[in-house]
Amino acid sequence: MAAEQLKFIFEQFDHIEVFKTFEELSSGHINDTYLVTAESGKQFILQRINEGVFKDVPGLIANKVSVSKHLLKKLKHLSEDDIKRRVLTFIGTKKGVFYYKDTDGNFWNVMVYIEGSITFETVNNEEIAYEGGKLFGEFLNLTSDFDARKLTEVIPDFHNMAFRYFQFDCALKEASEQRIQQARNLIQLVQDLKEEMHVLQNLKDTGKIKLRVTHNDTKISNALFDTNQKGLCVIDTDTVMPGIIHYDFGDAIRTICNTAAEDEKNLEQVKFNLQFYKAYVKGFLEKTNKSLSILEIKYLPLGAKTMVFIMALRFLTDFLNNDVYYKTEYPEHNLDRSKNQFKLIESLSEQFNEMEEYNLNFIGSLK
Ligand code: GN1
Ligand code: MG
Repeated sequence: MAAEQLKFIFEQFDHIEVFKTFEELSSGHINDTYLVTAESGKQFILQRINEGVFKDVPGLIANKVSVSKHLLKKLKHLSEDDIKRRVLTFIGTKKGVFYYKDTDGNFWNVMVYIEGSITFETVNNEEIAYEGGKLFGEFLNLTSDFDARKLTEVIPDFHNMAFRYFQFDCALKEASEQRIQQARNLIQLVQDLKEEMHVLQNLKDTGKIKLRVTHNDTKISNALFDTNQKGLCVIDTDTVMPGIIHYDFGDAIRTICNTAAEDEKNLEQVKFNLQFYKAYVKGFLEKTNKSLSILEIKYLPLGAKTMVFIMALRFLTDFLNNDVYYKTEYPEHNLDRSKNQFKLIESLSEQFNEMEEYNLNFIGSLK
């Protein structure tokens, strides 16, 4: 994207800054994200929302802005400086809305960049896992009294297992013989795990596990830390929707406990780190356990397995569909991501009993 265009878009928002430079941040798979530095030295995040994926961008922006407003109210006991580092601040346009639609029909939004913040693509110490647990747990806590009916369901059936299997079956029918051959082993694993991967869906559908406001994209790179590696702020609230706690717990575990990046090709490096799991559970339950049912805590390990699986399935489906959803850097990128996630499931499954035992002990300690 040319600097001139970004400058023009940045100028549509209501601030007194002058665009100086920009840098593309490329860790997301869906939106285009730029870090803009103004003449004053202040920095902003300028983001183009992918309207192919998000069909109701104004609804999505309204979700994000109202969640931030809610968090602001809940944290008003903090100092102004602290609040700015704990909650995302969105900038409105000169027309008074929180998005700008350009002449090509693209939607843009601007946030204040949180100074001195860092992110992790992978985790290399227990402390980060523990801090991540506290941060995502706190997000669920602070949004627990947010009226979920006010949220637009930005991607219907986002974590619905039956729907994801349906998409997979459709992709399989249309896929090229070559891609089916390349993915043969993974396709078999999808069939083998079908029953187990519907357990949480059934508990949700029958109301045994309650619906909450959930973030739905709690990978560790969506958590900001300060330079002392203490949790600061949860970012990327694009997918905030009603859901079960297991989604957010599981997606964080998926990225925190993987000893390698989500697209690491050398599967020897992909292992499930049980110590990080325990550290995350500790932080997460410290923040959430008072509001969780025993059933919710009991099923957290299955939540982790299910969320790794759903990503394995979605990457595989996109590979079979010739890569129409996620950004990819090479033809087998989605296949490699899926292989990586299946390897993580294998390693997690070997330690599943210990994960369950840890959670059951925790329930025991509550009595
Ligand atoms: C996508 O674009 P990004 O990185 O925020 C995806 C998530 C996946 C994630 C995998 C709307 O998120 O569901 O977990 O990639 N977001 C959407 O890294 O599909
Ligand atoms: Mg996201």
